[in-house]
Amino acid sequence: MPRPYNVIFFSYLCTMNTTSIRKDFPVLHQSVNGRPLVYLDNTATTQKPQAVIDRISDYYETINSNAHRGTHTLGRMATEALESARTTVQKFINAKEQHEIIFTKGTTEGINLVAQTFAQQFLNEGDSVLISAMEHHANIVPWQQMCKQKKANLLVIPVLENGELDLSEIDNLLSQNVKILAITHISNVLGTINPIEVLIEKAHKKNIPVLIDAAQSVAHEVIDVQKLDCDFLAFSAHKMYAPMGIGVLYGKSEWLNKLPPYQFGGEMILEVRFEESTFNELPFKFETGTPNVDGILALETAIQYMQKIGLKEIAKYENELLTYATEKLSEIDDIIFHGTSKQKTAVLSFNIKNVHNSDVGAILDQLGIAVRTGNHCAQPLMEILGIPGTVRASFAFYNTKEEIDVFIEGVKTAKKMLM
Ligand code: C6P
Repeated sequence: MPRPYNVIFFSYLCTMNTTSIRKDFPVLHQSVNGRPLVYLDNTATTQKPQAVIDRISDYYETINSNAHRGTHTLGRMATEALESARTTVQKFINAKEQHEIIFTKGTTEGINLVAQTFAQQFLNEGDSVLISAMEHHANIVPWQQMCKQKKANLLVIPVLENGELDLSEIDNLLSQNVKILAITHISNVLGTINPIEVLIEKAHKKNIPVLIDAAQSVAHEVIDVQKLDCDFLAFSAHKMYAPMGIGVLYGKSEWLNKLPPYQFGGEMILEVRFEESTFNELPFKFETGTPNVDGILALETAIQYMQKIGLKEIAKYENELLTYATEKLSEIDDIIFHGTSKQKTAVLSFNIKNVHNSDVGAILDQLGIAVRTGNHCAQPLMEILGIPGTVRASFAFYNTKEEIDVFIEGVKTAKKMLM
């Protein structure tokens, strides 16, 4: 039967030219344990296109110098390239000011920066910090430790069985002397896309600032920090096709200016005397020591690479992969899904009934299929779900339906061997 016009149109829009795209990712073209690699661990880290790899070697082959220090030609070129990359990041998330972009090591460092400086300045005994039950440890432990130090309370928005936030008590929670709401945009375990716009609006009505953990959203959703109106937003470059060891903290100028410095040393100062020091302006106040120039430039190239494909096209295609994989996995008996929210990104967490997640992962690995197993750095969530961990397959725009077929056959093999 001929397909209706709108279906053809939809599938045309969503179809990614993976044959051409995959050529850009050298790591994908290898065998693992004698089988072609099927890389489905993109939530942990994404693979890097040749353009990103080339940007790093190009930097070291041409302008390697310490940025914002030497006034010689190469030093100036490195500084200009770094600041141009900062502008690219600014535009990518639509920040109002270039100096609202702080380069960090990654999401974890960005959240620690805010937690420690915010607590020092604004958190007192009896105050509260509000997080959710689906947070990664990186958005739990920094706040928990600050709450301990300041004798403040850590409050938690619960999670429903389908992996969505339980917002039935949100007004009540926000009324409990909350000084900051720190919440993930997308869960790395459940794939749930949280209604952060609603939460930000509710928090702001009570003058509560909001930090968004965008580690899992920045490569899959269009992020517009001005539209969201979030006060802080942290992400890691390595989850968006760029290298490890570099990340971004966005903060509204008015908030960043109110916070004390995070670390002390070179570049973050204006004047140093043995008795006293004064501190630099944004963004340098929070960028202590020699910056990761090659990482920053490679991040710029990764952003340009994603923009060339189109963030909306990426989201559509990954959603198509998620729908396909979910349908195929549902056809296998004894699969328990974790995270079935209506608003979901391309993360598929599951268990096979009465089988340990790591056993499934080990068999898949033998078949050349890379998935992550375990608690995914979300132990409190695992406790709520009453499980030790999950098998997690997560997709990127270079994955194909054929790879999902291989993965599904792998799960069937694992089930046969383990049940
Ligand atoms: N999640 C995962 O396999 P870093 O390590 O700083 O780049 O990112 C930490 C982090 C923070 N928040 C969320 C929602 C995350 O998913 C992660 C990293 C990886 O799920 C590695 S544990």
